[in-house]
Amino acid sequence: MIKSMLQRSFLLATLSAAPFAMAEVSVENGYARAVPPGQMNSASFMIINNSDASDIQLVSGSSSVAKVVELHTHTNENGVMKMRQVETITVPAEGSVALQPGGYHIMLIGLKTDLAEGGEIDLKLNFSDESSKLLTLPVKKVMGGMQGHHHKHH
Ligand SMILES: [Cu+2]
Repeated sequence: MIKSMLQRSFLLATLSAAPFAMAEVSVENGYARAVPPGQMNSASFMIINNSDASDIQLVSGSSSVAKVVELHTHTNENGVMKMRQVETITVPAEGSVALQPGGYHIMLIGLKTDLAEGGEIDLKLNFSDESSKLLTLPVKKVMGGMQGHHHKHH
């Protein structure tokens, strides 16, 4: 009995050290959309997980393959899907947010290089707690989607 209580308090002491750790953000299934040569823009998609007890916001990004990286979403305006820039994308506490075609995405504007299937891009994500994540993402073909969409910035 006493022994198990000691073990328990040791566990609690170990757990209480956790708040000093960095927010736990992880990324899975990340990729960038392959585009035909000459196309100026593309987008990147992924699932961002947050194991921390508080929400965290994705606030910006950068990549060596694009002049500008913006956070975007799609909105349905009278049946027409339009892209719109957003300030932040929230990753809920102990949850995740999906960046996917037709929804949130990371816009790569002013491509400096062709994004051909099988290639890779670097992408740095900056979060509201001033942490950042440097990713290497594969370039994949994506069916359907954004070709022909007009940008509308607010
Ligand atoms: Cu976009």
